[in-house]
Amino acid sequence: MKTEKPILVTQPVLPPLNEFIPYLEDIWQSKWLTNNGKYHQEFEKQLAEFLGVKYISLFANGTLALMIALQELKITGEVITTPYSFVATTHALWWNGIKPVFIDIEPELGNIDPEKIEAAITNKTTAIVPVHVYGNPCNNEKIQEIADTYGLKVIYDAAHAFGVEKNNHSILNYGDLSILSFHATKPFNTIEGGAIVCHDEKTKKRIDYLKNFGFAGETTVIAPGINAKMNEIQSAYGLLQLKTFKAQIAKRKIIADTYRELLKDVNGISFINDIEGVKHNYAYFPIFVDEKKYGMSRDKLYEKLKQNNIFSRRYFYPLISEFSMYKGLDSAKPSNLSNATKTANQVICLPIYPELDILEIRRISALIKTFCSI
Ligand code: T4K
Repeated sequence: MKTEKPILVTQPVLPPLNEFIPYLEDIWQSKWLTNNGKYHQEFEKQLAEFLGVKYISLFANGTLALMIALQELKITGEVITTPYSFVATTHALWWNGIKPVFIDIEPELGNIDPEKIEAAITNKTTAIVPVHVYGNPCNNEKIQEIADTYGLKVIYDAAHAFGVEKNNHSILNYGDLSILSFHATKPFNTIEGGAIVCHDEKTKKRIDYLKNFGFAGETTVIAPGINAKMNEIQSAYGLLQLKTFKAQIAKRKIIADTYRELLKDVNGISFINDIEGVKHNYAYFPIFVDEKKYGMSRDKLYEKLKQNNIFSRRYFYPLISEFSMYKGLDSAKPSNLSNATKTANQVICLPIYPELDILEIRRISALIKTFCSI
């Protein structure tokens, strides 16, 4: 039985076209397209206010933001990180010639387990790169305590964490730097895009140089930078997206609550509940399939949903440590990553996006219920 319209794991929200056109007309008229134009400047200003952070630097995407964050802090040698993320987290290390050292995750949220950090530190370790997986905050207090003890930097991959707050403070203020992704699949998108959040003006200035080839003036290059700038069209688009973000998150919350209500009694299916004191962004809705209890494997359920035109995704399977370029590392051994391996083998991210119809959520949940053997 197939529905007419495929339901994808996500669908981007675009700003109203009629509101975007005046911005485009202005850009067309001014012919200022990129390189820190007025919309870029305004977007940085409004974003910092909106997110409750001091300084933010826009990027062409989240991967380049992470690569530059590592450059800015001159990270070398080994970095402790998670295998349970999108592959870009580790690729950014690789592009900087850094050896990733994978540690296991804590099973509740899927974030790195701070208890595993100390044992992974060597005399080559310079930093920790944790990920706020699905936008759920890492245990930053514990991570910071260890970083301070051992003199390590902390760069948070906060690609999923736009707008997330804990105890009324943005979690983007954790660590030395945080990076964001504004990719089309994220709750806040500028088509492609990203940012680095930092705490002081000097750091922002250097980051801005680094994303523009290292130029600190017409004829001065202070470092081997790269081209990672966001353009004026995307910046204007981003300004409009800010206006609707809160309403979009409210819709996402309703979807997450509905799934939780409808799936709460399905044997062998579990999910992550909201955390007290955290303002979530509902970027993803992961469920975890316990094959024995549910009576069907995660992959079978994934295929069954597909046959019903529901295109969920297994974020994050396979683990990054399973990919051929990282598999040979000592820390990539499955025996070192038992929680991550288990979680990666159980996860399915169900469709969630503001325009997802309540009837579709009911249909997806009903199917998951129907397939349950008990
Ligand atoms: N760190 C973390 C923790 C990340 O999750 C990511 C990115 C990064 C770093 C790097 O940030 P960026 O450099 O990307 O800014 C997607 C995204 O491409 C990626 O940004 C994201 N994480 C990752 C989790 O998901 P795919 O390969 O799953 O994308 P794709 O093309 O299969 O799209 C997923 C679904 O979205 C499809 O079913 C169709 C729908 N879709 C997609 C696009 C692009 C649309 O409806 N419209 C669209 O324009 O990686």
